Amino acid sequence: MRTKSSRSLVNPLALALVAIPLMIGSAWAAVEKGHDQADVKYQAGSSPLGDVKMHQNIDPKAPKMTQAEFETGKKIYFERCAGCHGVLRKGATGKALTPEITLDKGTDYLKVFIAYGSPAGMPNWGTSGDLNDQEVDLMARYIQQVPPIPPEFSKKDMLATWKVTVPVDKRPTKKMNSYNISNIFSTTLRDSGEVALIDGDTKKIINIVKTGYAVHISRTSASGRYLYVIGRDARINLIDLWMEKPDSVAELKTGLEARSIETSKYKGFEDKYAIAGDYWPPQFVLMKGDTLEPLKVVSTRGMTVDNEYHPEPRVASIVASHYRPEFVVNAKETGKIMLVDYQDIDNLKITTLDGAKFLHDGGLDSTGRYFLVAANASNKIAIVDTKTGKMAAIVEVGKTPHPGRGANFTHPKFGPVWATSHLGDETISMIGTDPIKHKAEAWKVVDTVKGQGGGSLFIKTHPKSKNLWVDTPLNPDEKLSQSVAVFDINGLGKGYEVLPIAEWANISDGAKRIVQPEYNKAGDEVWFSVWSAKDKQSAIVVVDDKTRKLKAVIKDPKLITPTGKFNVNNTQHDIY
Ligand code: DHE
Repeated sequence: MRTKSSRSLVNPLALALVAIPLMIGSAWAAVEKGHDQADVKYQAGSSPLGDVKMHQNIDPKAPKMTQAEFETGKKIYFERCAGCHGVLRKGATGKALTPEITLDKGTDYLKVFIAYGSPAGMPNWGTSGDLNDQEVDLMARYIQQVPPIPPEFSKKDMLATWKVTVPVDKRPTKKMNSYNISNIFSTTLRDSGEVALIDGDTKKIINIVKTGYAVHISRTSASGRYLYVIGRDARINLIDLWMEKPDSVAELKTGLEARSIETSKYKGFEDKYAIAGDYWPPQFVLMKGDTLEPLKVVSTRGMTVDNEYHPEPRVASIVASHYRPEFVVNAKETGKIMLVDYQDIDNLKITTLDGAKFLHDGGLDSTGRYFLVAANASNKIAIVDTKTGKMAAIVEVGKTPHPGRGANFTHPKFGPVWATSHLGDETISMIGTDPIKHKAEAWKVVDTVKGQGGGSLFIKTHPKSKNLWVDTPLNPDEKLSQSVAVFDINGLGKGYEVLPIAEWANISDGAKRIVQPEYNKAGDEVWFSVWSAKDKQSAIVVVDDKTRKLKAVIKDPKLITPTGKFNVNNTQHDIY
């Protein structure tokens, strides 16, 4: 049972010294706090490393811990803390928690921080009820121990997990089904570790494919035939959409934890290679596109853009260039952007650009030439010119940008722009992306509008639409997290309309967070996930883009925790 932390566990003097200033700090930051806490808890999302075997080193200076306590501490640490403080506790978006720092602070001091949080962004794990007294005490002792190190994962380890369930010569030579495969939505069923392949035309589920743990994203091959799906446990499934019933044909684990997958799109290399980006070990892996055979593993350990060593730069977003045979690979902690030339994998050429620290998600501009990626904790967007292989600019935006792949449209006054919403504030920043006809506006924030609130994760439009959709699933106010804002691109200054998507889903209870607008192939429907917990009903709501009216609700007991949806055509052609 979870209980609220009581002060009895904490030395009263330490509490007075630490908690009072924190509370005063918290009071002035009360309005911001809701956003920040949602933001931090989101970044601190569960890591599968908690279940991985690691050695417990005993430091006589550290408080005593039994092996069972250490295991519990490790599990909680990887579920709640590693996302911000790093696997090795050397710091990422959160502070370093290595023993020379934590031993000096001592158990009582650390308990207060864990229980009450801090205005700098540490969540109040104790007073929020997320951790009980015993767990707070355990975690205060755990972070004084020597950090356990998860194992490495080499090509040999990968090969041991590699399965080609349907060999290439046993696969269809033409499409064997009557589905309009380019309008299929590969839908993440996060907590069941599956994707639902939903027919965009009939809105019926074609197949549910078992994938990795807490499955994360899907990407489409250049030809539109294959889907690549990656789980947080770094398990990749390759799905062949030509089969009578589209299903997985190959599987590979590239590490112990991952988030990103992409496939080669340059002319002459269509469907040839795939690449996965790992969080742990910090590395990326090049594979054969049609079998997932691992070919090359490249570590990202090294210097940050500030020339400091970082031991675990996690690989965040990866995008395939249309202008060169290259993948654009973003290392989060170092802020380095690697252009990986896949023409000669044995003699791999990598151009490394200095972006900005904390690179996360991003997408291409409307021409496909420029890649815009959020350096989220730096409040910046780094822009790569994939044609010249150089940085185009680094632009300051609002607090904690989170674009997904962003939204491209023609601003009535400033020409082509790419837009992002933010986790940390209610603004939507529009950056000019046309350095030829709109030179003065290029790589500047040319317009900013206010949306419903912070806690936004995804923004979307379509070349055929005049609507700009902005979700707010992590806003602490249910009214905002359960609805979506839609702007008229030709009247951005006029404000937005709010659509009550969760209400339209007509589901009795649950968090019903509205997440990730995604267009169908024709660009006349927008799909939203109504995301509730694993044991509650969820749904997908389809809205008519022109009328902004409800068009369909997809409900099925098998639709467990739907989050991301990836329309085959739009993902294949980078339309967003
Ligand atoms: Fe994601 C994209 C990492 C939590 C849904 N997410 C990405 C990308 C990265 C990333 C690096 C870009 C991949 C690319 O383009 O190659 N996500 C992380 C995290 O580290 C984080 C913050 C915490 C975690 O523990 O994983 C995290 N992500 C979430 C969620 O909780 C979301 C909302 C629900 C879910 O399914 O897990 C979520 N992330 C998504 C989605 C995309 C994504 C839907 C792809 C958006 C797109 O339109 O391309």
